[in-house]
Amino acid sequence: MYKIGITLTQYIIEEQRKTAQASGEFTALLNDISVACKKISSLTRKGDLIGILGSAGSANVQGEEQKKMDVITNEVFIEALQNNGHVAALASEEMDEVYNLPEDRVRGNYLVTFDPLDGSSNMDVNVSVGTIFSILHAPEGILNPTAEDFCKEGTQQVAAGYCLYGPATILVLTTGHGVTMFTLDRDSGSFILTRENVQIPADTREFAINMSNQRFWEAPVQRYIAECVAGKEGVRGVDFNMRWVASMVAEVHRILTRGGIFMYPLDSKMQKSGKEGKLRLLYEANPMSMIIEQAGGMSVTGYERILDMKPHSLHQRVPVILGSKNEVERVYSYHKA
Ligand code: AHM
Ligand code: MG
Repeated sequence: MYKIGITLTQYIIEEQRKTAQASGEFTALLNDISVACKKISSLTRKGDLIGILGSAGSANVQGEEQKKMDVITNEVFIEALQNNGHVAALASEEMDEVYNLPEDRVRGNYLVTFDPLDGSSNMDVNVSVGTIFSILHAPEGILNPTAEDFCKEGTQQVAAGYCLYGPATILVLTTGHGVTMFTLDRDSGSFILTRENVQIPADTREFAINMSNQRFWEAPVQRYIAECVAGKEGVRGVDFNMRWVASMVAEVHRILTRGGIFMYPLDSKMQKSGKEGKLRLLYEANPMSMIIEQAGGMSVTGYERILDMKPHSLHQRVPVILGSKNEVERVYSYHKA
C-alpha cells in the first residue's frame, strides 16, 4: 500500500526498489511518458487559443482523417521518448511504419506503442480525449526493430496505461501488480497518487456501445443488447443505462470507477470492407485489456481473450468487449452458444 498523495515519480522509484536488478531505465521511461502526457494535457486545455482544433488535412495509415492534434501529440510523444536512451523504437496509430530512432540516438531496452490522442474527434467539441500506451521489451542487440518485434501477445506487456484529459487529467498505470491512478496537480506540476488497487465491480447495469451500428452486429451481441434494452420487463429483470462518449479512454475510466461494459464488436459492415474490428490491437485493445484484467475485469473479442492473441500486423484491428466480469462473461457465453 502506498500513501495517497505521493507523486508518480516517488511511486515509480519505490516500485523500482522492489526489483533488485532494476537499472532505473524503466523508471526513467515512465517519467518520459508522464512528461509527454503533461504537455498534451496543457495543449488540450488551450484549444482554439492556439489554433490546434480541426483537421490536419491528411489521413493516417488506416485512411482516417487526421486532426491537427493527432499530428501534434504524436510529435510530442516522439520528442519526449527518443532522446533519453530508454526506448529502442516506437509505433503509433499516427505512423504507418515502426519509428526507428535517428542513428545518433542511444537505444534503450523498451518498445513503446501509443495512440497519442484517442477519440480525437472529441477535441473539436471539447469532450474528453486520452493517450494510451503499452510498453514491451525490445529484442536484444537489434539497432532498428521491425513490426514483427512489436507483434507480441498482450500478455507480454511490461506495463500499460492511459492518460485521460477530462475535467481533471488522470494518468492510470499498471505494471502487472494492480492498477494505480494519479491526478495531475496543475499547481505543483506533479501527478499525485489518488487511487490504488482499483477494482471493477463484477456486476453492472450500464453498457456502452455505438447503437447506430445495431443492424450490422452479430447475433450474440444483438441478443445481449436486446436483453439490456428490454430492462425490467425482459429476461434480465432489471433496467440498464447506456453511455457512449466516443472516446475509449473515457469509457474505460468510467468502467474502472463504477463498473460497466464497453463493446466495439465485430459487425458485417466492417467485414464487408475487410476490417477485423474498429479498435487497434497493439496500442488500444492490448493496453486497455491489461488494465481491465489487472482491475479484476475481463476483456475478450467475443470469441477469445484479447491478451492471448498473436498479432499479425502493427495496425491490426480487433473487436473489443471489456469491463465488469459477470457481464463480459455473459456476452462471451452467448458467442459460444
Ligand atoms: P481513434 O483512435 O481514431 O480516435 O478512434 C477510436 C475511437 C474510440 O476511442 C471510440 O471508442 C471509438 O473510436 C468511437 O467510435 P464511433 O466513431 O463509432 O463512435
Ligand atoms: Mg484511438
